[in-house]
Amino acid sequence: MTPPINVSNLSDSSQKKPILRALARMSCRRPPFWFMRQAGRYLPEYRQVRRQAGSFLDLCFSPELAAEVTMQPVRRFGTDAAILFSDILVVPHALGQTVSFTERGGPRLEPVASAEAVARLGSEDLEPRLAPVYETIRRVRAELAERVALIGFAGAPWTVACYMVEGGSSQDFASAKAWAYGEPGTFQRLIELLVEATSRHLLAQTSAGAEVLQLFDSWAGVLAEDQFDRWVVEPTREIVRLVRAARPDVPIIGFPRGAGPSYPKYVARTGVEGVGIDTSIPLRWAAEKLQPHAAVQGNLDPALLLAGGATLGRETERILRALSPGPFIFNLGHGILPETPPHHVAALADMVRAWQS
Ligand code: 1CP
Repeated sequence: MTPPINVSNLSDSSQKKPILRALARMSCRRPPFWFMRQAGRYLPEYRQVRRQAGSFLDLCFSPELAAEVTMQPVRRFGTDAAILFSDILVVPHALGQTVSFTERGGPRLEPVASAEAVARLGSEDLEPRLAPVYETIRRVRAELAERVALIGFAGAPWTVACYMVEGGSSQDFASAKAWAYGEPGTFQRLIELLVEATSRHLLAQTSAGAEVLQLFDSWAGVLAEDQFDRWVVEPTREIVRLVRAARPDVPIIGFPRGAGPSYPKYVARTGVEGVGIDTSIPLRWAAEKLQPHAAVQGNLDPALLLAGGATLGRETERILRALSPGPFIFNLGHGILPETPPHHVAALADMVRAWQS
């Protein structure tokens, strides 16, 4: 396993950022927090910029507007991190696949369903095609307060492949799974292309100013164990290796949603500094099995944030009590739901800020 980040290597400016401290296993006065999908449709100011932008991809590729929506939740809630406003599907777009988003926000792709279709994709122009994303990062970095960290991200190869093969969202991603089972050799070519493209995209984000990287593996939980090892653990391990070789100072958070009992193996084999846990993971188990090896991030149910009220307070406290003694970043177990009232998010931010263990 790769050694963890050397705490004494944190620069003076990095030491002021609670998220970087947590990922380096240094003490924090209270757990730092941010929220997955903190920018988005539940915010009226987002909806306004979204209308102005035209299509969703136009918004992702407009540095001025993307920087603005990245900053909106940071200003409103005082989160400890900004997450780049972009999407995991900009990578297949940059590889030459046709990608669009429907009016309701769902992705649509021209499915890649054969070895020949994979061969038609290419990463030659990846960085120039994604240049507006890196410009967004430069703009956000220039605006951020010194305590706030900037998170860059990408989808992990398995999850991105799911959308590429299926052509959109799905309950079970059966076509991607069937290809992976039926013709692992050709599916491997798609995964290898994604490992290479994703590593380069992440490194370009760090060059532009991203200080933490998160790999979203939203559909890790649909795979049987041996398939999980091959299509989730191995590609992630390779990306961590490639990124760390060039930027050993940038911590990586892996989020293999739905990995269940495979979480400890994922942490041990990939070497991530942080691990995002979904809502199903028992807190005490996470404290015992994961926190000794990685900072844990999570895992409030987004539906509780939708509900608000006393239960939200109780469950938030339960999570803080269980996980704040270890290296911990408070977050949700998955993204904020579009119907969530922003004042519930503000109340949650206040609770975490006021927490004293
Ligand atoms: O604040 C932020 O987090 C915004 C940046 C962001 C991120 C990190 C967006 C904007 N998307 C993502 C990641 C992402 N995109 C994931 C991984 C996290 C997760 O599991 O939610 C996934 C699976 C996608 C793919 C995608 N793009 C979906 C999900 C489809 C499905 O299967 O459910 C959707 C709806 C999109 C479009 C999208 N991306 C982001 C936003 C705000 C939207 C909504 C589109 C709109 O506003 O019109």
